Order: sequence, then structure tokens, then C-alpha cells
Amino acid sequence: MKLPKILVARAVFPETVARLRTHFEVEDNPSDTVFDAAELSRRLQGKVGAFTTGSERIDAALLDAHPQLRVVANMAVGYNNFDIPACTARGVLATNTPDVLTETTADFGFALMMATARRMAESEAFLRRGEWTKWTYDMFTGSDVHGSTLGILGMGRIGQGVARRGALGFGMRVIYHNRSRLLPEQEAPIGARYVDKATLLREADHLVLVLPYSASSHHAIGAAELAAMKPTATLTNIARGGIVDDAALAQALRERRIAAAGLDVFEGEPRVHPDLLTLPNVVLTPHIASASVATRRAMAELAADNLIAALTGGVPPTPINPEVLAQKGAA
Ligand code: 8YV
Repeated sequence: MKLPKILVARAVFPETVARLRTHFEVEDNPSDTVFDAAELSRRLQGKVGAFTTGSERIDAALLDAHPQLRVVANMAVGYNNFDIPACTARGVLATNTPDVLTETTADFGFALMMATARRMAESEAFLRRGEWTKWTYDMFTGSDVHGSTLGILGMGRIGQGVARRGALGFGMRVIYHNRSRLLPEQEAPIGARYVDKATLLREADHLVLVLPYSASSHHAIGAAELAAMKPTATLTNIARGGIVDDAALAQALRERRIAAAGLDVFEGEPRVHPDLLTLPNVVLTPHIASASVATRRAMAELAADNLIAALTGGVPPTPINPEVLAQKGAA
């Protein structure tokens, strides 16, 4: 029997690829080349499914070139690399990997915020350079995390995870802004207060960005927003590059209009704005917030579960556009 053909667009756990091979004829990418649009299109010839990461753009032009494609399974919770309306219009199911990475990503967001507030990267670099010759009363003094005001922009699952850590573990006052307000029973255990964006910017001691990227969140934090923050505040971005105007942030950090930033994501990554690389008061990590071994395995397996279910008549666990399944059910 001929197996359906799929593409695994990036290197992933061999066990996941082996599992996919029990259901499909798999073209994988063990050398982990990041395909440009033309190469991705070439590799998708004859494929009914694609296992993707945030690096692969699935847009209308690609979908039009591959009418045989039925499912695109992203190994990521974020899916700004997918044109969802284009997928839905063509009956292509899109899936992502929510939930399995929530706590791991919230751990990292909190760690990055703490590293930023307490100047961990800057002080470690100082020590490694051999510059530590004596204790000094104000050496690398930062700002307290415990008891301060935690601001969350984007209060989905990961945002709530960061808020829980702050409120329950560190006695932080939590304020947040989001498209929609949480239910009272979600706000109450963490004492979270819904505020408008201007209040969030003005009152947060530590602002953490956890909102999805879209045209409407592009440069949600730019020069004006940075100017509205406290000069002692920190900004942490574990969401997506492009939500922050990195050039404006570099300028604000240079002029100490905010104290420091922690960035796991960048506009145009893996390129990083050169000014950020030269500044001491920014902690930079290479998009690793979900990178615990257990969570990356869970993400890969969930993406595989989605592909297998979608192409073998099962129910995909985490569809982004379930209306495609409803259309198929009705057909
Ligand atoms: C991924 C992420 O590692 O899930 C997301 O949205 O940003 C990360 O967990 C990355 O997108 C690679 O797919």
C-alpha cells in the first residue's frame, strides 16, 4: 500500500520521525537546512502534510502551488508563520502545539525577567573578563522582583503562568492588559488587576510581553510606549520579534529611559539589531523559552499527533482552524 507523503521541514527528534514513518512516506531534513520559500515549495511537491516550525512560512502563494496539501502542523504554539485565512479558504488544516509548553515557557519568562532585573548577564560577563577585584557596595545593584509590580501584556496561558509565579512565589502585584479580560475566578487567585495599556506601561516595574504577533501587535512597544515606562522598569519579551521596535528599544536602553531588557525574540531573528549587542543592560537569549528537553519532545509529539490524526481519519488534538474539519465532516 502506498503511504501518503509528508515533509518534515526541519530536523527533529529521530523518534518522532521514526513514528511518522510508520504512517507516511517521510522526506525529512536531518541536516536542518532552513529552506527558503522556493526550496520549501520544491520539497512540498506531492506532499499532503507538512511538519513545520516557526521558520517556515505557509502563505497563499505556497498553498496555491500545492493544492494536494491537506495539513500543516506547526511545532510551536505561535503560528504567525501561517496565513490562517488562506489555509481555511483552501480547506487546509493548520495545527499548533499549545498547553504542552505553557509552564516551561513561563519558567523561562520569569527567569529572564529576574536575570534582567538583577543584572545577571552583565555581571557574569564582568566576572569572566577578570574585572572582579573587590566587593563594592553598589556593584551591579538592580531592582527587586519580590513585592514589585508585574505587568503582563497578553494574558493567555503563558501570561497567566508568569503571573502565577510572580503573585504566588514572589508576592508581586499583578496588573495586565489583554484583548479580553480574564474571568473573576481566574483573576482572584493571583490578585490580577485588568488595566488599560497606558496604566500598564506607567505602573509596571517589570513588564513581560506574552501576546501573539499579528499586524495589530506589530511594534506594540515602540518609542512612545518605552517613554511612558518608569526609568527603573525592565521589559521582557518572550513573545515574538516585531512586537517590540528593537531600534527604539536599543535607543531607550542606551539613554537609560528604561533600566534594562530581557529578549528571547527579535525582529528578523536570527539576526539581532547590532545596537542591542553592544549594550550592557540587555539580556539576550536565542529564542529558547520553550527549550526544555521534555517540552520540546512533547511539542514534537503533539505536532506528529496532529499530522497523523489529520491524515488517517482521526481527530487532531489541537487544530487552529477546526472549521476545516467541520467542512470535511459535512462533505
Ligand atoms: C518555538 C515558540 O520553539 O511555540 C512557539 O510559538 O516560539 C517556540 O516555542 C519556535 O516557534 C519554533 O517552532
